[in-house]
Amino acid sequence: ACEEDAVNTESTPAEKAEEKPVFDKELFKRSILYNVMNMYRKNLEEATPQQIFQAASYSIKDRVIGNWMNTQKAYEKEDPKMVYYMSMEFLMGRALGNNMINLEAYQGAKEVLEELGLDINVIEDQEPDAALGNGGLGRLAACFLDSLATLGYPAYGCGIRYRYGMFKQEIRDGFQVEVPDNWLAEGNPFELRRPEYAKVVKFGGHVSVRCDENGRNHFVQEGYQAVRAIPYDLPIVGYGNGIVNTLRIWDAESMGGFQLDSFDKGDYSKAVEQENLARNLVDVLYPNDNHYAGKELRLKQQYFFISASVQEAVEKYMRKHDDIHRFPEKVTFQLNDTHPTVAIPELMRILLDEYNLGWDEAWDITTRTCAYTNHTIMAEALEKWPIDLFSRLLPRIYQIVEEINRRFVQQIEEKYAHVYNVNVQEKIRKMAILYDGQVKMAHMAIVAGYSVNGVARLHTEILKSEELRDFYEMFPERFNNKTNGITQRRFLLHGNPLLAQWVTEKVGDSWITDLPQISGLKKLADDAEAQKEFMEIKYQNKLRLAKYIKEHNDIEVDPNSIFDVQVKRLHEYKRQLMNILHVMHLYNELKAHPDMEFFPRTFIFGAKAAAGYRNAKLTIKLINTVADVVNNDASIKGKIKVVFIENYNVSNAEIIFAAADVSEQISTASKEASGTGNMKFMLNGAITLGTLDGANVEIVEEVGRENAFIFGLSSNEVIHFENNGGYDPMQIFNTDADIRKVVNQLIDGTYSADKELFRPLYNSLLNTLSTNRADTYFILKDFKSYAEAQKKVEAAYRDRSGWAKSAILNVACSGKFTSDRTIQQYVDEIWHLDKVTLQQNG
Ligand code: B1H
Repeated sequence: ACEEDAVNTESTPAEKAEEKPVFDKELFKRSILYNVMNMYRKNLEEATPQQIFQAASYSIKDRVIGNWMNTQKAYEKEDPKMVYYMSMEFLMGRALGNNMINLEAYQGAKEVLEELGLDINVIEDQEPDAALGNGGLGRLAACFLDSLATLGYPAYGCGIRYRYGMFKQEIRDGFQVEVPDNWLAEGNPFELRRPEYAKVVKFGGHVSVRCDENGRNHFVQEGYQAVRAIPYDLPIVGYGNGIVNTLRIWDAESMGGFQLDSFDKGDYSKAVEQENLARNLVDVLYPNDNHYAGKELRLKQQYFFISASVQEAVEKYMRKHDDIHRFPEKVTFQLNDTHPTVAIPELMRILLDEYNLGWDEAWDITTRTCAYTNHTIMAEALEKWPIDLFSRLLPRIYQIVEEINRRFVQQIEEKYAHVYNVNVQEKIRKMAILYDGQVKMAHMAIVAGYSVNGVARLHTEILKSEELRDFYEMFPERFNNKTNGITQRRFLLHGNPLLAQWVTEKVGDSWITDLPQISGLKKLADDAEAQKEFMEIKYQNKLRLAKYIKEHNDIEVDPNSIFDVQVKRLHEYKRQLMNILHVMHLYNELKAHPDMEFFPRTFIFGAKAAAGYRNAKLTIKLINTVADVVNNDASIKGKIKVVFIENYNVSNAEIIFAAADVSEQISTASKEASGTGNMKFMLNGAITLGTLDGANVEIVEEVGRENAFIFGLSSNEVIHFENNGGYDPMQIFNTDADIRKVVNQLIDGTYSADKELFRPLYNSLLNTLSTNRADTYFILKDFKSYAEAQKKVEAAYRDRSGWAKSAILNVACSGKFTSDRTIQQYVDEIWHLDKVTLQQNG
């Protein structure tokens, strides 16, 4: 179990209140009333909830803006080193509640709204999620911004202002239907348009070489199409410290008044193309998680926001400094996966073509600036752009990539040419940036990055020993691990106010910015009174979720049943299919033995599937189909309920985590790089039922194996089967009657009159396709041990006190998994930033 109890040396809440500006409730109230009147010519009684949400948001923004100015002035004055967190995704969720929390104004605001006869939850529910991300990778970026601001580190998030974020999911007849997410329809009260920082981004055309009077070659892109990038700034409020950082997301506009360059004067059709380019560029987020969509528009989006962000970073630096060579002392770029990797050749381009540096100087600056985070080993997520597409769209950038590649290949040759037993051509084939007609973005990120990190210890080890083994051999000092984390401000303080209050009563409130302090709960794990209180809070949170489910799904669930929850993107490797097959198995058992011992269970799912991912979408249909049958079978007396929560997103996630008893983290070992949902469940006192994959390994290490339910193949076993063969699911199917029964039920009409409907799922388990082994993700192999672990869950839950103890220990041992710790490690070991502190004025 986790470390010794931490000693709480923080000042008491009362002492703190004296040092800090207090939230002025009267001012807030007047401000809301004024805003409603000024914005809508209404008084409060006439205003709609949406209008009140808008008015309240502008009132909160008023409080943010002074801190924002102060922070940026302090940065201006102190000139600290900054991290630019470059990411295609920022899954921010709602801003109002989060900003009130971090301003320490939530309780006051809640009271003011109550005095006005309003429910703060209803007002918060008016806000659409800023869903500019798919899943874990995008939400991690959002948690990192929260921690950076809270720890007082100078940081920019750089991303895209998609007009449509992650689609809204509707379930019709059990199938997922994707509905556009028009999140900006009512306007975004917190954003600031910054046209004065607009940039021009150029696509296509060709590169001419001009020789100047000194005999130096200049590379000029001509015949291009240009787009104007307009930044919108969103405030990122630090918790209780007056710091406000900036998330800068770029919108695309047509050049309008700008001139086409001379080559194209009068080329009308080019001008029209240019207009169209800007029109579609930032329309929509690609809704793929862990999957590479090799679409031209996606590469355009990448270069668009990267070029604008890198231009701005260089210009901002040069406004204060005159020596570009010292750029890496003030700036670092963290590349969130390979999606922003064009930052490398783009920075090279600016240094070579605009600052006229030589290659070696430019390369030195670039490689001291860029660092890369790898988030997955899934082969289908690796970005490889066809060279013809890449070079046509980014002709000058491509030239630079060619030169990076040429020099790197040379380096491989120099290193290995005379090494016994090494085939140099083989090394080049595996490691080159350009090979087989493709640009391999991960290779470029590693070659040009001063740091390469994985996102959990196991993941980093697999990178070093398997996926990136050749690169690790060549650049071992670049590789490091940064186990992911989550922000406790959103996922406990805001999402679970009852538990947050309880924790504060028990150990003080220092956990809010120092999560390891939560280990003070350990001493209560055995305390009967504390156990009772904890279980009562869990019960209240289950009631809250039950109400949400009743309202949204019209299903009654029993808050006394075990809430067994799997919420995350739908992907075959995450094995929602194994979960629902196990539900089908339990249902078979109950039907066969109606009087067997059985503790009532509610199986809760929430997941979006990529729009083009057939088996993922079919799994959603299967879950809903099983739900229909099981939930309506009176003979099992409501002992099993299955609920698929529509449109799983950041806001309903907060409600779901708070109510979970069991956290399903059942990916095939080695496939989930880290997972972060696992941490959110743990923080909310759910017990992990999982494989030893990703960060589950570290969760179990913290809380103790006796406080989790671990099953299944180890990552070494999975990797061994993958490399050497020897797994045949048909053998399991033939010998295990329980498994054979559920697998056959996919196609025998038990659940669907259309027996062919689920055939692709059946085939994925049993039929060897030409390219893949059957049951790629070892569902049948792990099924038995999963079912046994589920039995242990049930037995453990019957012991109410034992369960409460384990659950409390999970909360108490979650300290490691704060993103504050992760960010501090990035700062200490990669970025080397200094904290900035502010004089706070109210
Ligand atoms: C993760 C992705 C991802 N890893 C490609 N990779 C994408 C890859 O649009 N694309 O092309 C989008 C997303 N996402 C997740 O990152 C991992 O699966 C999780 O295990 C991890 O916790 C999370 C954050 O590190």
